Amino acid sequence: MAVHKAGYVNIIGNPNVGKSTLMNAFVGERLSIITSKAQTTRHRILGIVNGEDFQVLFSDTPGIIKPAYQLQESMMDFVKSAFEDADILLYLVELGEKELKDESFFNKITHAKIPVLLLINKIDKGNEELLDEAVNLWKSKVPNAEIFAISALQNFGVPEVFNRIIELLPESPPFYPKDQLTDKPERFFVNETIREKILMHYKKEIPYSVEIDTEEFFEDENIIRIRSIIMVERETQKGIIIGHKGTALKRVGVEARKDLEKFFGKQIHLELYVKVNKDWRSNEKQLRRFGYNS
Ligand code: GDP
Ligand code: K
Ligand code: MG
Repeated sequence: MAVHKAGYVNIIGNPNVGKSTLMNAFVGERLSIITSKAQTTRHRILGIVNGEDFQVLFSDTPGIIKPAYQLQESMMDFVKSAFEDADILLYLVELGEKELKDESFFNKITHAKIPVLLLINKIDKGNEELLDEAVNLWKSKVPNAEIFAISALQNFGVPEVFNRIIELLPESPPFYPKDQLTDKPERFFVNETIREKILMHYKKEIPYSVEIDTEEFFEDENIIRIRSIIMVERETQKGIIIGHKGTALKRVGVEARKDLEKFFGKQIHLELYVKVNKDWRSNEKQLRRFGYNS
């Protein structure tokens, strides 16, 4: 009988380097939301790729930042946990980037006892010279890493990284059922899809002050009925989310519904409400309720 391989392959790096894009490219599904804004990813999200004799557990993490409030501290706890259970680390940098935003995390990478693949992403944006420069820089900074040049967006170099991961993966039985794609419940993807639309359409502090709570997810034969609350920190933010005659909120609802219909492959009925939940980002109890305990 052929040996079975399985393990955790954890993706870490600065904000906006393309971690979520890369995980989705590996998994072939839009599990992690992607926008051009930092702190789009708040949780650790598992994306599972199953084969006959392997199971790769990719985990996408929030970008590394210096936390300014409790929510961000919880986000960095997710990153810490990703170091703890990794069998292989994928350290993602983008072309032109020079350093990781946190030295202690960087030390963990250079002293890792497990294989580290350093992936230079977004090479579609540069040229040969920039790439050579980047390869030389990272070779000297992270001598324990194998270096790959990729474009997660164009899926360039991604299959080669995947093949190397399979080679390096430890022998192990699978951790999850072979038909499972992620560890997150359906409601999580509803929340994230709505949050992605808010990140896309609102400015400044608004997206960072928002959390989504899906109160109802009822699946019928032909339709899924969903009711979600958009939580904000202040009354003024509530007004901004709703917008003039409700048009802003309506746009969020329409776009989220379309994405969710694709994701679940079913007709969706989506109801959105806005509620003020004062200072939820700094409230330990509220954060636990929203799943920010790693
Ligand atoms: P994360 O914050 O590290 O998870 O990064 P995201 O996956 O959210 O991507 C941040 C931005 O970079 C988005 O606008 C992506 O479309 C873009 N991006 C990701 N990968 C690539 C790439 O290979 N090439 C280019 N040009 N853009 C990319
Ligand atoms: K991002
Ligand atoms: Mg992300």
